[in-house]
Amino acid sequence: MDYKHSFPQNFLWGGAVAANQCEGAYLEDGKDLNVTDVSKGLLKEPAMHWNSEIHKWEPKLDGYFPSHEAIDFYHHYKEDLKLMSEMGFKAFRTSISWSRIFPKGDELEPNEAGLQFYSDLFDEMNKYGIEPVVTLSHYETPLYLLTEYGGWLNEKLIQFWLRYVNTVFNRYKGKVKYYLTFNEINNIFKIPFAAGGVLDINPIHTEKVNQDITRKELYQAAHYIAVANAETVKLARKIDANMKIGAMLSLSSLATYPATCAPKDVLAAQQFQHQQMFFIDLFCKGIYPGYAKREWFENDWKPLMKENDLKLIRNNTVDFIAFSYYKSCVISEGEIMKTDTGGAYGANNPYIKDYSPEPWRWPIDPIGLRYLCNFLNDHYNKPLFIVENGIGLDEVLDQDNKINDTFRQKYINNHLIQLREAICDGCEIMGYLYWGPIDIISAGTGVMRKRYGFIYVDKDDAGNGTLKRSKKQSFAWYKDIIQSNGENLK
Ligand code: BGP
Repeated sequence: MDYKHSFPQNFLWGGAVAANQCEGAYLEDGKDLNVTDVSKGLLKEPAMHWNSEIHKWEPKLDGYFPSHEAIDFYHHYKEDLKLMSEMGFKAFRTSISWSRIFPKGDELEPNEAGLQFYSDLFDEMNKYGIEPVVTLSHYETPLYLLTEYGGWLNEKLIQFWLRYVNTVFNRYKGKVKYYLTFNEINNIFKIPFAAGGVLDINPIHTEKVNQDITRKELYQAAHYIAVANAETVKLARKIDANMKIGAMLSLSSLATYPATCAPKDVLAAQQFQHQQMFFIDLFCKGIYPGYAKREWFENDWKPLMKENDLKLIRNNTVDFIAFSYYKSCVISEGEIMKTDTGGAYGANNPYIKDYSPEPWRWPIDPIGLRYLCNFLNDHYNKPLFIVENGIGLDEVLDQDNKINDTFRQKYINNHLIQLREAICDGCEIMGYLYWGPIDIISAGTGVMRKRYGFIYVDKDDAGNGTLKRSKKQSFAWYKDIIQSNGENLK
């Protein structure tokens, strides 16, 4: 009998970060700007202005950009990985910042200093037996590819991407087994500049980037991204049969509940789920789903595709589904859903009593994680990897220089219990990577104050601080959970 009632022995316990939120050193060793380097938080308009003389978008780097130094992981990674290893991490997710390897994005030769940095970083992880889980693009498309080419609206991006991926796959062969292609790629429809790496280079309105971008154009970019994703899978199989490629999606909003059992509300929830499933259908089933084709038909357009594209996409699907889950949401018919980095939000859910503290106030719904895993298992039958789940709290050291973060422990504990239930339900779960095991810059708000870590970093929103690392109370707690392979959950 192969019924599983607990976390598997090879379960990948660990944590996840992204280069742009922790590394800092934003122009060091040959790196050029990427899309998040011009952001003081992804939910704000990027710092770009239209230069009408040369008819181009340009970065406008006035004032303080928290991510430019971040927690200086670039120079502190050895110290940080030592702490991760002390907690017993089996895996650690970070991203390669594309613009460290190809600073502008369209060069023919890579930047050796950038390649060496990640080589050293992965060696350091492997030294501790920590499996690197590497995101190839975590909101980090080189800015030049957007200002010069329009980013993923341009088919040329496929070739630039493949040069980058080919370089990385060959260089880190044997060091890295797990790669994720595009972080939360379904967010292209919500935050196209950062998540999709697209820019309107012939705008009519120039007050904001991408004001004139249409859904048709976003679907076109999505198609090029789908081709790039399939080519990536194909390349990985050719270079090293041991490599595993995952799709990475923001799936909080797949845990969408209808506000009532009125059929129209139930249908609204299902249609909203379809929006989240589009890229999973593309990357995992290798098909364009009917609900997307219907939208194209009703609007009398569809993305341009080359003859062999559909075959390529169908024959090169990903090995596993990696996703972030922070919260669930509720929808009723006609509801306009809003969004932030944690997922969508619509109507209030009267059954959810717990929220993360102000000012973020994200609903806490561990059962949503079990629901989501089962949903994905039922629809896609692929291994699942939770590569983001966590809670941001505004924390300060107490008089004894300690942080008692029992709220965080309870949050993780309750999500892991539901994850174990999902395993009992028959879902194949590869691992759980807590988001932000060390305090980093928050993606959505750009602040340091929204702290996720088991490790506190002395740095404030104005950029002051010694960067000293200290363990919060959850450090020992998570270590114990990992050591007991989840047996010590309450
Ligand atoms: C996801 C991103 C992460 C991360 C997380 C938490 O959308 O992939 O980069 O930061 O959200 O969001 P925030 O940092 O805004 O709290």
